[in-house]
Amino acid sequence: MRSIALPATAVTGALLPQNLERLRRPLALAVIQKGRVATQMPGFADKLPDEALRAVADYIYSPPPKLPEWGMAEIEGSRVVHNDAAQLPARPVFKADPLNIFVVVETGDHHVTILDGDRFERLARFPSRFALHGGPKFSPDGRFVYFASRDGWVSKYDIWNLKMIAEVRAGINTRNLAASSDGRFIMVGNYLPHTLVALNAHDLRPIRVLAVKDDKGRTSRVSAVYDARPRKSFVAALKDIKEVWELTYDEHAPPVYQGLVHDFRLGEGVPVKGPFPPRRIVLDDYLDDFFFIPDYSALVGAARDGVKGQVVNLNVRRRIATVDLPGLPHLGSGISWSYQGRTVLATPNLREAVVSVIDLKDWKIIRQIPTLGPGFFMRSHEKTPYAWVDAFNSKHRDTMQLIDKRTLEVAHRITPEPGKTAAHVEFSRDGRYALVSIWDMDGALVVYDSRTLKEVKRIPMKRPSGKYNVHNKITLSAGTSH
Ligand code: DHE
Repeated sequence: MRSIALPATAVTGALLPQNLERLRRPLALAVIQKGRVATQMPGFADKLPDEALRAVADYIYSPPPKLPEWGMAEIEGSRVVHNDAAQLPARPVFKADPLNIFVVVETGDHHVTILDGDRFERLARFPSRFALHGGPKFSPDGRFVYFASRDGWVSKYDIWNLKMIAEVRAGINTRNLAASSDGRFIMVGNYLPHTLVALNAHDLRPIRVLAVKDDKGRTSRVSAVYDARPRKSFVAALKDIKEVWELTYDEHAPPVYQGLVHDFRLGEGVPVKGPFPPRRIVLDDYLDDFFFIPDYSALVGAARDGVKGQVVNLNVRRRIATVDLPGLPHLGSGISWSYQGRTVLATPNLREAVVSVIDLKDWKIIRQIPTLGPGFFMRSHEKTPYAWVDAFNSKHRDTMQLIDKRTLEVAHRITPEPGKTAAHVEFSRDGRYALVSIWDMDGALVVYDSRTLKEVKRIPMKRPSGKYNVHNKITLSAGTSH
């Protein structure tokens, strides 16, 4: 038995037995000893004696007397309204192009910068919640941006007025959020508790808390939730049960899309009622992350410990193919482009020094492009021939590689600051500039001319983890994450 404090500032998932079902004890011990690749978990073998490491492993598998609760009442009780967006002018207070704004998340000191994407000058810098993670999401017109922090806070910011609108704590450990394409809803996927939380996008009022359970009552963390614009639905992959859920927000969808209220049972046979009824797709394996194919009829997902990726068709509601994906593909960072008349998906790999290129017609790997090291993020733009990828998890982490989308070969290498991690690229609206992060407290955004590959400007920043261009995001540019 043990007692637990609410992990208000936890940066990873809560280490509770419920969240460790996919990790066997010997492996957990190995993680405590050696750390875990592509996470913030370091190894402790050189810091603690063996028996202490074993005691930590035993501790995390012992159930707490009471699980922390975070339901409708707690969520509503946490809500803070800073400004009423309806009372603020519906036009930008600045002269810069509102569609060429970059939102930059600086995790070094937990701030966000709003950057003019033509002049590369700051329009605002404000404190964020602790440890923002995942891409912020935008309202359809690009006026509002929504952030999620690892400890559950969702914030809505008005870019046009440079003001925070509202904040709410939707979970204790949150994975990510999605914004509906009609601008009405936010869906939050949590690790703790095992819930999906629907919020009103206007004022972040909670609408519904969905317990994430299979028909045997087994609960699950949410791996990731994304908006599927043409389907007017949210799609969530689950971490501990082999299912994908689709939650429609289309009132006009035929009943089959409305979650089959009658075929889904919560626990002891209680039918799910209310908005966002989940339409379940049962799979053979877990999905830790996924990528939609361009028309959103299917997704390509993979389990962290799996050897095959799964292609799941959302219409026929089953796996239709598998993909040989070695290592640990980071599908959430996948991008697509047209190569020799076919659409391909390319994904970096968190464990192997390779970018995998998959033909979306027959799901075959057409190229494993060798890279300098395992990478985290990949980006391109319709107007550039290159896809930029980092070597984040390697000794070459200071170097970006530019893959030529026409030849599938690495064509250039760029080292913005020797010895400091370079990662995460985003292009300006017209694709002319590529902005690269130097991941350091004493870091920067480095702006490159995407044609000449010459540096144009360097803006000092505190570990700018990611940057997001309003236009590229709201138009679902094929070169960026959605
Ligand atoms: Fe992320 C996005 C999962 C560790 C920085 N990361 C995402 C998304 C998922 C994910 C599912 C897509 C969500 C979205 O955009 O809505 N990340 C995971 C993991 O499973 C992993 C490996 C382990 C974990 O700790 O959860 C992980 N991620 C990290 C980090 O250690 C990074 C490098 C530093 C940090 O801030 O935590 C990190 N992840 C990011 C960033 C994005 C992201 C910057 C947004 C990418 C984008 O361009 O959209």
